[in-house]
Amino acid sequence: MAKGTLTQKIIDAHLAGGSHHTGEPVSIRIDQTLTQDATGTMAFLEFEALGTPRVRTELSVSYVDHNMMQNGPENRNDHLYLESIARRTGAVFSPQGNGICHQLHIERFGAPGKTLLGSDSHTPTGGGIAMLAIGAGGLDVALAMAGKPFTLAYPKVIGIRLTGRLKSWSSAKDVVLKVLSILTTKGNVGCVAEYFGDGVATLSVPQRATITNMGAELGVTSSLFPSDDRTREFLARQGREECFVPLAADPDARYDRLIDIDLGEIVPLAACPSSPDLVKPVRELESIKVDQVLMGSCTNGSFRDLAMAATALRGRKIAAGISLAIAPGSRQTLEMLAERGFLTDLVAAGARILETGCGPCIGQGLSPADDTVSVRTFNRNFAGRSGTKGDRLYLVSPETAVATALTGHLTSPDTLDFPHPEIEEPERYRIDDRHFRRDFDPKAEVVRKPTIGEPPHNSPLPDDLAATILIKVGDKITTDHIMPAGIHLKHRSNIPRYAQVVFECFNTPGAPSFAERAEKLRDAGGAGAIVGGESYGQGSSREHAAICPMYLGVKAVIVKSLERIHRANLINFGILPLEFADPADYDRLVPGDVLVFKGLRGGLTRGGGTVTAETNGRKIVFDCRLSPGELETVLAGGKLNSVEA
Ligand code: MIC
Ligand code: SF4
Repeated sequence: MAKGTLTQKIIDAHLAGGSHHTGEPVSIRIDQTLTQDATGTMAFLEFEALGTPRVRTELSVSYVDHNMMQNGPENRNDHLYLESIARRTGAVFSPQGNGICHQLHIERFGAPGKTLLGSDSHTPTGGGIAMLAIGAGGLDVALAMAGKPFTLAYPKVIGIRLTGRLKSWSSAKDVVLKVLSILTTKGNVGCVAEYFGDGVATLSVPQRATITNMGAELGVTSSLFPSDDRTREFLARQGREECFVPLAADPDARYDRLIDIDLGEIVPLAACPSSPDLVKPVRELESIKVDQVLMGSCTNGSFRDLAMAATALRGRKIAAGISLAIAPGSRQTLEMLAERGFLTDLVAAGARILETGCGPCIGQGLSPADDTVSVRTFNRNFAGRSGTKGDRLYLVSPETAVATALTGHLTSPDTLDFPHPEIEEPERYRIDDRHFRRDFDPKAEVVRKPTIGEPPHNSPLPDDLAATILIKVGDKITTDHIMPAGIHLKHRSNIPRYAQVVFECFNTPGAPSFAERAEKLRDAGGAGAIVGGESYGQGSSREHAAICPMYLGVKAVIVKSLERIHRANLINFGILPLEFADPADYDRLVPGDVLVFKGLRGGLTRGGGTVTAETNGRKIVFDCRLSPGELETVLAGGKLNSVEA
């Protein structure tokens, strides 16, 4: 156990059961939850299915920020459901236009030392304000809303010691890109990244939040900063100083791994297509011509970032042919940009202003043209996420984005011929909480338009299973590959419809789609399996990447290694999570092979952590280490069958 770390202290203060041994299950009380409309509709439907009438956390906030396109009635149907169910169950409702859940939560609700569980993988943004903030599937968040503790593997703690101070054109985004270049997106499951050292005090809370936000791309359980004078200053500016408590790791804290970063040595960096860990100095990429520059998202949508951009663009004009669009992270930020004239600077320089929300980050509009480069201050550049097949997305800091918009090619901002704009954060941010709805009414009518479905239940795991391999995919398959978002987001509350696009990016025109093949097998009474490589299920927390395959009859996901949230989602919906005991067996399987498992229930119950299947006259062994709680869930066919609220 990583003794004396901040992670350990917050876990100890919330302990609800379990073990202190690294990797073993530990249960913690959850103080706050957040949900957003793309995952929250299902989370609230599940909350209803659990039968708990009222939210039992200190605070649960339901945000609308993802699905704002409203092409057809589906998105608005979701919003109306969410608004009414929040009212009926006592959750706070944050309507469209208020801003992106992670930024808003830090601004208006986050508090040092609290635990936060959110149905979005970037929930750890809250670590910027010293919350132990964890992303999870909707069902786990629904259970937390019902007052149940959350179980996680007791984390290893990676200590990241920051020293020095950032050079003027280097940014918090470059710090997290540096961390990604060291730790990569693979192999960090079950860890928390904890920042400490003299350099921490040089970073404001919004800068820290950029770092904890994109920590999600490491695959860690959470990222955490201490709570110090900068935290107090931020809370005072938000009119919430009473939430402040000082928190830090002990000076002799023991970390499982230690990384040293001198902030003074950080140079402007970019994550190259199509993974957030393919990091290079921007100076090495300067010949790349750019078509589009996008700023905002929950990583870089803060007042500091956008006021900096506006000041740099003041009196200047973006390069001819560049399309620059900016989505402020919150209403507060947008109002302050408007009030102080920054909005005028941005618009006059040629920027288009988008509404406050996720927008193009989740493929809702502004897809790049074929064979062009898009430079974004966002956190993910997974292939196709932008809505364009073959997209080339570079992830950069706001400083690099501005420099690039001015020149038309990737540009290291430290080559610009003017000084970095220093932004004075206001003494007090613009505070207006009137748009949050807190009108709890246990008798409120729940609005259910026809596109609002029900969460599907799985059947209990059979003892004998013959699973046909429906697809074989490679390493680092993200949940965006499994369940595309963008224009399909509007079907999140309608599983039969949304399931039609499972693995859409691997479909071949003219051949039956994955969904068609799976449905045919399921309707003939068969079961399906998915085979994948390393780090399967990276990225978003969307439990649809488990629910929709489950709905199509998938019973087992067989991979070299699995990411944390996706593994939990598979278990939550009764899909067997199997890892090759011998990774070489991956090469021996092909689509169409039938894996025959005998005495599965008995084998899993006896323990031992492995199961064996036969295919083509050969035996293949899979690791399947399940905690007692996970085993119960898998046998029952998912938590909706096994948990009582
Ligand atoms: C994302 O950034 O991929 C999302 C969209 O915010 C997801 C949640 C979702 O799929 O709704 C996430 O990060 O969990
Ligand atoms: Fe929204 Fe993008 Fe942040 Fe996900 S990563 S919450 S889609 S802004």
